[in-house]
Amino acid sequence: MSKYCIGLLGFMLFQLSCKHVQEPSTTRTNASPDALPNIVIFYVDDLGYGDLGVYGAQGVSTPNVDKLAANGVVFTDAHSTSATCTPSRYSLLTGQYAFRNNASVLPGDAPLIIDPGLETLPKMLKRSGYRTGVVGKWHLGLGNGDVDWNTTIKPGPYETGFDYSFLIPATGDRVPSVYVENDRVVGLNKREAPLEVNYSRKIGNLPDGMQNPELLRQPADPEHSNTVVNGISRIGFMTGGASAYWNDEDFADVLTAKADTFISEKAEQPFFLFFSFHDIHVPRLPHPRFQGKSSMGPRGDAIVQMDWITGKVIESLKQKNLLENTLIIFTSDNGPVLNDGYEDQAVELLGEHKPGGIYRGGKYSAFEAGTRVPTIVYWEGKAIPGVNDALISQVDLYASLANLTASPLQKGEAIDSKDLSEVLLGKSNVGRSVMVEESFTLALRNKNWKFIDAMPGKKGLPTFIARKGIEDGASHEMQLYNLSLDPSEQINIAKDHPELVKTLKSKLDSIKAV
Ligand code: NG6
Ligand code: CA
Repeated sequence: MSKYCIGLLGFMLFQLSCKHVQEPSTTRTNASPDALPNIVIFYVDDLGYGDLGVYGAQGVSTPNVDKLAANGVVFTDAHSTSATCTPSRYSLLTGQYAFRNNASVLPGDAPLIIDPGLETLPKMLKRSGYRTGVVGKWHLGLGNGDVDWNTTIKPGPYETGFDYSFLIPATGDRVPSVYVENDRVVGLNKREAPLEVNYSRKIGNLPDGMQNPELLRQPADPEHSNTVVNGISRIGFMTGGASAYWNDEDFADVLTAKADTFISEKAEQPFFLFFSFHDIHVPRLPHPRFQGKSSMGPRGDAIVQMDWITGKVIESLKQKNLLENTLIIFTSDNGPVLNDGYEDQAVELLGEHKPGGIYRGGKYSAFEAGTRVPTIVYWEGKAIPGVNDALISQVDLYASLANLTASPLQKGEAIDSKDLSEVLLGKSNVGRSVMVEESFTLALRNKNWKFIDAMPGKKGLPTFIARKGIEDGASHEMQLYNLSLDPSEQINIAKDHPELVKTLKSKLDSIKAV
């Protein structure tokens, strides 16, 4: 039993048994096609390692996710591929590290960054007969550039392999503040008020946060001070389309209803649902029934809302007798952040809560809390409940799910993805020995060594990083940490281990060169 396992147990709200796990078997699972499980990926936005009850949260409780954890595999060293959203999502869906496509946080009018010719996780599952759907935040771009929001919006999720989509197109803090269902803006009256979006200059007459701060429910930084919708200023400008604007407080109910409908259709076919939360990203505006339900203000209340949504979707599965054959993966796209553009008291009301647990950094950071995220796998009768300290990456979900659904991978497909299906099911704790972590720089995990590549001049860092005191973890010097002795990455020992640094740097370079 590892010390992470013991440490985690110490934090738990309830007893989980830390089961002994065996070495991985070399045989493939080879599920028979008629027993294919439904698959739900719950993908939370900006949820940190320490943000759930089961991972030691203070000031907020998450009973629904904790229940899933009590009956599932709880990972202590599982990672999103990147410390920000777009690259993590790119990797999850393509099985490739996002640096191969220079993927970084996208504006709301960016073109689709997944080449429609590329194989993807949903396309792979479709090859095995799955019906596929995505509900929630997309943030992978739409269209080919210069998207016209008043007509069919293509390419998008459909070309990426999703039969059904209901989207927040980019993020809650970016325009357009409208839902897109399949390839159309929902509720748009394009004749009366065509919708236009611009990320370089103000268009139309809607108020903006800079000129009309008195309209704002949450004061915002300059980057988030463009068009005001629902009393919240956003990134980017928008005009027209008023009949289609979302109400942020309704996200929980709207998205769970869409998930429920998707789950209900075509019982004869297995489904894959990518449920992509808006919570707990900014702007944090949970429904009034969740307001004040934590001691941490809107950020904590958004965690409560996220937990409710998770419970609600699981309840839908249960009611339809689908839960027993549904593989559930619950995780987050990157680590935690407090002030990410809006004054919502996330810093002031934090109390004893540690969003990144014992880990250093958070969203945007090369340190561990940037990518080490809560991860739970549940599959009744198939996944063995317990705590698992294997090193795994979300890029591995592709090959692992391919194995679990007996879908052979084609040549060149999901090149960075490793089949860790035995680990996911809690049957092995032997994960990766080597894994890339992306942030403004690249880092390499080799077992418990952590190498962070130098970033000369910190070129490319956005100005808000320094302004908000966000710990990016990048340095003009190479960094090396021994996570066995120093899990919080306090002491850079690169100078004491020049040979190891050289080896890890060349390992990273060779992965980059693939
Ligand atoms: C940043 C935004 C931040 C958030 C992030 C994307 C500024 C100052 N900050 O650029 O608020 O939107 O992008 O978050 O503009 S993510 O979770 O989708 O990666
Ligand atoms: Ca995110």
